[in-house]
Amino acid sequence: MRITDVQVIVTCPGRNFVTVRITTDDGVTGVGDATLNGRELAVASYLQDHLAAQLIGRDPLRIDDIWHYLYRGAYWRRGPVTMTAIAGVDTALWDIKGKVAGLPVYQLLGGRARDGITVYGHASGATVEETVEAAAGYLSRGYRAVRLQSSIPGLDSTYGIGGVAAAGAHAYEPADAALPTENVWDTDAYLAHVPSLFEVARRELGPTPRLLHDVHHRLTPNEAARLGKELEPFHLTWMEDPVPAEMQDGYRHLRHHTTTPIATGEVFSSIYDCQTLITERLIDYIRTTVVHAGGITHLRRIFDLAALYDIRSGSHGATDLSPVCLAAALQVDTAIPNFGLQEYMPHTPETDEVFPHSYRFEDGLMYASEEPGLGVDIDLEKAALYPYKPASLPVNRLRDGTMFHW
Ligand code: EZ4
Ligand code: CO
Repeated sequence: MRITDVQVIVTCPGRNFVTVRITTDDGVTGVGDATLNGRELAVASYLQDHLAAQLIGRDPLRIDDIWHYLYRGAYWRRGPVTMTAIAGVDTALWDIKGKVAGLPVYQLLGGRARDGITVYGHASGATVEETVEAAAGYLSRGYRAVRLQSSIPGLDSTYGIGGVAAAGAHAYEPADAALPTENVWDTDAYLAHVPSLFEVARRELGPTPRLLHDVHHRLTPNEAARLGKELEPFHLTWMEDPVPAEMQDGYRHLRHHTTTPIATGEVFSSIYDCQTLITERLIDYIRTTVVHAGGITHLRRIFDLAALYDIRSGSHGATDLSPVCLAAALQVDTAIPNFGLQEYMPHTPETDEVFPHSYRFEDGLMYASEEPGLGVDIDLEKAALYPYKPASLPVNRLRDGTMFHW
């Protein structure tokens, strides 16, 4: 069996997605997500201009060998662009192997370890009351875990709050939509507000629903320690990305000051980014996922390392990760012993049409496809209806105009 074609498809059914589609000489095809939000074309070029020709003629069943060929062969290892490109190829090869075996990928990873995948939804609002009401809505629809992000009084735009961001244009806001929106950030306002959100949430929602919060890399270790301590009475399932990703020693400080559980890793690309945090047990959940951490092959190694230390998975699952990534993530989630939670934001109907799939959500749980492979595909005709559109993630500045983390 040989690889005969590697296609790289960029489509924008509402937002940009990069998909690798590998074809073999016996007509089997496999798909992999290779979307890196805001840097899509860099990955598309890496795949098209550098990797595609190297894959033609190879045996698609030698997944680990191909992974190492691409990883070691580049010399310039790791980094989000490289690892997302490798992930796209790796995921497509697992899809092919599943189809050849006639089994869903989770069976190739060791088989079913749980009945369903517990997911968390995103509740947000302009006020505490609105946010808690949104969270109650999720719980009434069967979700067992909810992430809460509320607008910060005095700030026009706050990360993770749908709709509110558009309300206040800032002096720095660019005229060109392809340039990043510039938001204003104020750490003091944020820290003063978040504990009250969870105080009300616990009072209204009761002691059992799992509640989460995403700090989005914006605090210093000491600020994060203060927030973690103040949130302790409200028993969060996790506080996510409390400090900037590259500030790993910050987690050590945090660990010594609070029992609020910590989740991180959505921007990590490799097991080496996770190694210290896992082996020193500085975190409780590792949030790497298929598309940004080197595919199913590499993600499985990360989760196995985490399992040694009783650290659970909490894979990233925002809507900039395509349904191909979600399908693959659910296959991994089904099979690993140390699954924790899976983030889930439903895609738009247009996106679901471009990427037909058979995973499903029911009563707070998701279920991986039972079809051979990943159980997801790309409809090439529909994808062609939505050409690439330049788009950027926002950036943050402090009130005085200083560039800050987003
Ligand atoms: O900002 O996926 O937990 N989820 C997140 C996401 C990320 C986006 C970045 O592309 O932090 O919403
Ligand atoms: Co996050």
